[in-house]
Amino acid sequence: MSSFKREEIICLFDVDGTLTMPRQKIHPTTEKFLLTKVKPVTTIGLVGGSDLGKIAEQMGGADVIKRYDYVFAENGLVAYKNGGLIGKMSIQEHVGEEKLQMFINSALSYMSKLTLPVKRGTFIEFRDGLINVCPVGRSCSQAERDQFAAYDKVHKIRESFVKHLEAEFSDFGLVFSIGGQISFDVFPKGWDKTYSLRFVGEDGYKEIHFFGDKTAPGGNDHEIYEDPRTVGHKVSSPEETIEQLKTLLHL
Ligand code: M1P
Repeated sequence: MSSFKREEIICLFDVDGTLTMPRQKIHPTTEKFLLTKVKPVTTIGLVGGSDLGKIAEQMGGADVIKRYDYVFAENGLVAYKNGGLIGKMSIQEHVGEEKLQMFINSALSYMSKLTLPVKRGTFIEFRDGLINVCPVGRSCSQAERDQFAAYDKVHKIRESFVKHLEAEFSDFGLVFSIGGQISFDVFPKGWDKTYSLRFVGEDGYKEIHFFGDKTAPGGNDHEIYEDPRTVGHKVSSPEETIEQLKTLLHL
């Protein structure tokens, strides 16, 4: 039996690899556990690298912003609390069109020289707070996604691409972060998942727990996992997230 108070403790969760398999829908068992066991005893929030559309698709529909106390899409650059929008950042305004085009042109040019098992469409996805760069193309099928992920593990396509961009745009103040299977996110320094903590910080929780799988340097959970304001929990699957929650919350 848990003795935690919702207003004192908050659990924040990465989505892909932590609550769901990458870009898949949440399993009903995981969802039920979160909403019926965890939510009654702690405040709960999602902190995803994806945009709200993708998070909603994976987490059971558009009312995800009402079922979870906080939903931080795009690292918290688009933020919801109790179903209402509380913040939105624009990479377009922050970086400026000229620099953005220099970056996009260079990324497209690099990708045009890559030969991969397959190439599909949507190599750059421009979001509110970040740019998502995807060498295989976001319109690939699930089988092509898995194929790229396996190919990338061996050939380090994304790692080499990120190194190249880091060197070329070293004075642009950008960060490159690998959060999923087939792409990486690009955003201004400080616009990583710790961005979401400014909203949570205002609400005076005594403990902020964060659960994520990409916690190593270069992964998009790294900064928030290491942040002194959070207690970081590294997991490798939704099943492990549930096990760690049971231990933490005495469920
Ligand atoms: O949530 C993690 C990542 O999920 C997707 O990654 P991919 O399509 O590469 O598996 C993207 O939405 C990415 O922006 C996000 O960080």
